[in-house]
Amino acid sequence: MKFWENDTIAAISTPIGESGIGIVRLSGSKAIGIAQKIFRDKRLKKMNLEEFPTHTARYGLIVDPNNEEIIDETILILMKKPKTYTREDIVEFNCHGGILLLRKVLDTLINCGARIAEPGEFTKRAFLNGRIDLSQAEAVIDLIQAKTERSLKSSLAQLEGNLKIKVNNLRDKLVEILAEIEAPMDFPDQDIKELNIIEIQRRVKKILKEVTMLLNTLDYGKILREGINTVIIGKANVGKSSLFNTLLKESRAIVTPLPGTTRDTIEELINIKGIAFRIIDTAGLKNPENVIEEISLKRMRKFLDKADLILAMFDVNTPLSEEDMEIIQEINKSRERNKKIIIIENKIDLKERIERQKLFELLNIKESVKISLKNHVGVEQLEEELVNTVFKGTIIPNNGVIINNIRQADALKRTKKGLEYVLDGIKKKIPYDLLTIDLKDSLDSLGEIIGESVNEEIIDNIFSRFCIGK
Ligand SMILES: Nc1nc2c(ncn2[C@@H]2O[C@H](COP(=O)(O)OP(=O)(O)OP(=O)(O)O)[C@@H](O)[C@H]2O)c(=O)[nH]1
Ligand SMILES: [Mg+2]
Repeated sequence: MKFWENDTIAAISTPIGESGIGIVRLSGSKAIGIAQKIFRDKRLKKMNLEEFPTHTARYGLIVDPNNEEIIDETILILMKKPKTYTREDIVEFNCHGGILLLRKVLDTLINCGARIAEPGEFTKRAFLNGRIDLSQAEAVIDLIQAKTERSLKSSLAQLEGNLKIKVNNLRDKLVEILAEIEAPMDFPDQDIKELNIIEIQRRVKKILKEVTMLLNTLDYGKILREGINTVIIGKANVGKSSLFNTLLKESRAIVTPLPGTTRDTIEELINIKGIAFRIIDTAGLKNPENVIEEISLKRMRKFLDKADLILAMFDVNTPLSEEDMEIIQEINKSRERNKKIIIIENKIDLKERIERQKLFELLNIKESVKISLKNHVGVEQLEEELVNTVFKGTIIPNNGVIINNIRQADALKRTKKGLEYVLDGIKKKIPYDLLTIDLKDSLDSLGEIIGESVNEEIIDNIFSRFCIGK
């Protein structure tokens, strides 16, 4: 018997606040018994929930069993194990949405023998009971937090077990190799054919290649999950706030003909072609000698520090100014630090006064994105450029299998290292039994991704990132 078997957990599974419906969820071996204590039909008669067919809903009332006082009306949903989220018996009460009411239902369940669930405990049980693996559990968190369709799709693929299948496939291949190396050692008397080490080497190399490819998908996964920190910079009045509003498709930032309109930065999560960009509109640079402007230069640097992508704007209608020169310097410094940069020339509807050749030379570029925010010209191209720039140098997996976090990457790195040791060992002609040590290490590290060989601390850490009731 597992240690949690007698423990039945309960939580409010919908967001806290006023809403039409709120759900209180129970899971565990006593879920049905506890639910029965507080559930009545509309004539306040007790019901035998055990007799209800699984996966059905019933209308009724929730009462306090101490005094039979009605707490709420409810639709009770009964799901008997094993075909449930946790693989345990689950009962859900669909109540009215007020928080006080939901707390009262929860309290009543606790008084009847349930325990308050920890964050992520329902999903943790799904994992511990073998319904999902660790990569799928992590996908549940990503699914809840997904901000764009792309990240939603990728989390769903992981929840369906995409990564698990891939990892298991790699593990099977490693196990086969291990067996072949160990067989002659375990059964020396039997007529087992000589180990073909060249063939083993070829197969390990192939697995190593697949592991490396999988490892390279981390950046793609990060982009999908976390979005891109993007900052718009440029001298005062170039049209930064106009760009911000255009990308957001909403007039959020104040736009005026007066330089220095934006004082405080504004940040928004903007969905562009399925990718989440966390875009910051900054105060424009003007006249750096001014004390306040010196502060704004410092602030700009701070934003540049944190940015993955920089949208640097220039005004074609004005010659390059001192502020533009500051900006150019900052761009060149940022480029050295491997930041992604897009140079934008705005206001192409106006007369060209900018010294373009000089601008391109100073920035060491051959192209820029030319737009008129006033006439909405070039915006579509800019959006495409944004997405292209973000994915430049990033491996986009064609089979959709990606790794999603540092934990998975770390385990894969160790897998890779182990395989490299094996190949190195083969080259140095070390004894075969020593090869198996590194092979087994690789196998264990792979197993960590799906939770086959992880310690409790890691598991607790993962599930503590969940919200309550999931
Ligand atoms: N003609 C023309 N005017 C534009 C264009 N884009 C923006 N503007 C105008 O330029 C002025 C400044 O625009 P903002 O978006 O406020 O510029 P900003 O860079 O945010 O300015 P600060 O916040 O002061 O640094 C406004 O009057 C805009 O309407 C454009 O493409 N063409
Ligand atoms: Mg502005």
